[in-house]
Amino acid sequence: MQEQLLKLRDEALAQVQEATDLKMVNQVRVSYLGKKGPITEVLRGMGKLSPEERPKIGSLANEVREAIATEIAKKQQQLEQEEVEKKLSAETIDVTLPGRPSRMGNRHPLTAVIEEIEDLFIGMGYTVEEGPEVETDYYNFEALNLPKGHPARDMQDSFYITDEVLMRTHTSPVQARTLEKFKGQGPVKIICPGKVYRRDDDDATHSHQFTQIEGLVVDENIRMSDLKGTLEVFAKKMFGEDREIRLRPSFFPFTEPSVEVDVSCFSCGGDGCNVCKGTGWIEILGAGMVHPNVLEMAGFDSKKYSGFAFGMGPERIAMLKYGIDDIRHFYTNDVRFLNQFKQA
Ligand code: 2U9
Repeated sequence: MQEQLLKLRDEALAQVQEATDLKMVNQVRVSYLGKKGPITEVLRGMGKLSPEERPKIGSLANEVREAIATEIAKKQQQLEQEEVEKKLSAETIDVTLPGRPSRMGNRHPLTAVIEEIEDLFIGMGYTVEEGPEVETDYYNFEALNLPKGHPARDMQDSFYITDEVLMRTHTSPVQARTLEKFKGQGPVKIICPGKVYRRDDDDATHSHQFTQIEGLVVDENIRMSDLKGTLEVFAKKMFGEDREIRLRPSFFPFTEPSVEVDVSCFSCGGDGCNVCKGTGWIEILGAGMVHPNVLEMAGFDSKKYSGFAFGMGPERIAMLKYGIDDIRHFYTNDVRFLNQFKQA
């Protein structure tokens, strides 16, 4: 019986040493120290021993149990410690590593240009007005001296929703609506930024949806010189203090006289290059003195009041300013394009 107990002890201790996880150690505990274990089995044979043998085997059995229990406890503690260390090393943070830079977003280049233009005119005392993108035929055309039958109303140029409702083709209707609100009393100094829609096939310089910023000043004694002075300040702020502007005769139904406005080329200073197509000048916007019919339809006495107006496409301004060759870059949200415009 003594040999059996010692053999069982050696077996159990060997299995405890070989155990690689707590489950295996617990398995040894249940197998050797449990009520149905082999040690209990050996002790059941104690009755056959002589009175002198019994106490010796009993004490050996207890020693064997304790030896196995001690090894199991040590092994459990060792495995638990290893588990803690494994967890700690897995979760170790190397505080000496450089931080991960958080990617900062940037303002969209078109938004940046629109806000730059807005800030410039707000600084000159203008207020920003907005209006509906789904517009009535009246405010989009008739109120702007574009009577029914005018070619600009043709279906192929505009997105009509009904015969009387369409997607606005410019932000001029916002100016007409705002003028009405002044009930014939000046001064009016507003700019109207916003999206506009035209039935155009998209290409590098045309988009069915684009933005416009129009400006309008109506008061007593507003002259062409006021318009020219205002646009000169705009051109110098947007394209550099050395820029000059020139006004070329043009036609818009809502202004008379009407002009196309060029800025001296900021790339070659006016000598002629590929940016200005060799002319030394780049067209940036249209403008003119508000047509009397438009003032009258908006409730202003055209004998007492006069005004000037201008209109520009911020996409065109941004393309000139940043050398962008395709208007569609503004709408396709390609981060390779957008990431080039990081603001300071
Ligand atoms: C009212 C009175 C007058 C707005 C004007 C232009 C000239 C003009 C185009 C330039 C390029 C639009 O973005 S673009 O395609 N606009 O040239 N717009 S004067 O005149 C108005 C508007 C409203 C009541």
